Amino acid sequence: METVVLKVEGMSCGHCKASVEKALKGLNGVGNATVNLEAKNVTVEYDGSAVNVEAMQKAIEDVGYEVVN
Ligand SMILES: [Cu+2]
Repeated sequence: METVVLKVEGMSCGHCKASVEKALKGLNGVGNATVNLEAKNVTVEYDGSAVNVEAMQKAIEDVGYEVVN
């Protein structure tokens, strides 16, 4: 498993946290996703042979949030 931390704009409450985590966990190859609302980021544990950061960004954007680098 590899770990990446993505900065995400627009998350403000528990609902935002849940939708971002759900979107990421729905990707094949993602083992875990944990949003930190205060830090405005999400820590993702993933299998690099099954999923990449680009797919994670797209999943986050598809549910209405923006990934900033
Ligand atoms: Cu919210």
